[in-house]
Amino acid sequence: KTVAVIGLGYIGLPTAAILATNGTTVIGVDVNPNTVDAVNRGEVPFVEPDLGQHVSKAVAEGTLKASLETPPADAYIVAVPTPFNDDKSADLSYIEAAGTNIAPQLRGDELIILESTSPPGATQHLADHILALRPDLSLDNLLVAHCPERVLPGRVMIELVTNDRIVGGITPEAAWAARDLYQRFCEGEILLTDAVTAEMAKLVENSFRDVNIAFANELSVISDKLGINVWELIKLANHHPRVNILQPGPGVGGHCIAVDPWFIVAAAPEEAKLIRQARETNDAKPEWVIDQVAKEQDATAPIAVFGLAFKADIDDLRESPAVHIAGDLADQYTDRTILAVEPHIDTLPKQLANRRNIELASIEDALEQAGTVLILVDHSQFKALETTAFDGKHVVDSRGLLNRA
Ligand code: SAJ
Repeated sequence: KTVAVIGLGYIGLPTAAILATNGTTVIGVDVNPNTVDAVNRGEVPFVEPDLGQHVSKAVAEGTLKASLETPPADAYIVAVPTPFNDDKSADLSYIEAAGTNIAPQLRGDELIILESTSPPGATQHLADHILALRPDLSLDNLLVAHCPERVLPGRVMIELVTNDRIVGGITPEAAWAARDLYQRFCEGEILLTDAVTAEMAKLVENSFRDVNIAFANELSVISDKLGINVWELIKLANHHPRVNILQPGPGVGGHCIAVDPWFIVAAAPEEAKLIRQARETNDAKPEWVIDQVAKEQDATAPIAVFGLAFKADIDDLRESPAVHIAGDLADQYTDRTILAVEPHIDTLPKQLANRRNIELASIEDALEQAGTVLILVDHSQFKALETTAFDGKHVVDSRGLLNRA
């Protein structure tokens, strides 16, 4: 049985590789010729531990090939992006394009799985889109399901195997068929439901985290006003057996938690009040952090930002509040140099590189030159510093790095 994986990104390529190393014949499809060429050479175009070995092994054994064209296959896994539009509604054009390319290849009885994080109804929309192009087929002979991924970047090859998996079918037959496919590599529990519940489950998981981070971020702003230490406050409250408050930060980054709750808001704008408010609270946090810099009057020395990544110990700068803060500081303090300390990169991302008063700096140089320091990411390299390293500086510690026991 051949499986075609549409979209060879952070989820599609690991899924293709793990299926292929488990003996399934896999054709990976991507619109980017560089990605297709890299995979066919057995290489991986981005960083993810252990993925390289899986891809090179599968390509060498002939079970994994990449292509620009969607081939005939027994099963299709769609793992394309679902960005949102300016009005926060989901952009389903990549999913529709995948459906358009799959439709002419179908003979009936194929399984089509949507893995992309999707607003409620997207799987049904994909099925309708394909059936409109192929009126000769119906849901009696086409199996369409949604199986959201929940792997954590950096642990993808482990979590693909060990995480429990939700499988939601447009029909029960579709869910059964998808379960059989995931059983080839997934050792976690496979939980069957309908497609729209599976779509919501993924969105709800990330919204749960967003709402809880918003609570922590709101506490940090309240604590600042009341003159108390939020890190001590949370640590004390968390001694209660049923309280587990998350950590405040400079805002929420990454392309899941800051995006997915909007899909719920778009689906139920009147009802999703708390979910919307959590998004707005987290999105407002970078500005609040920037405002803390102005509490220091008449300063002229460089401002150092410690960390640009969206969270600790990764090199991923996408949707990072730290990048946003560094850029805004450069615009706001045009007469001061912004020293960006990010041990995981050696060139500034392009949204920062175009500003003349921002440069990458080492930890040592930043500590020597800066008068103001913003701690935006709790990278291990920063945690390893003595707290006295920041003595004499105006420190805006958005992660509570200096308050850790
Ligand atoms: N953050 C805080 N305080 C906290 C925890 C996180 O400010 O106490 C911030 C982080 O610094 C970061 C953001 O939230 O900017 C998101 O980080 P994260 O580690 O919570 O999550 P992601 O985006 O790396 O991965 C999440 C995971 N979802 C959940 O934990 C519910 C992952 O399992 C999903 O697969 C992934 O989203 C996804 O692809 O949806």
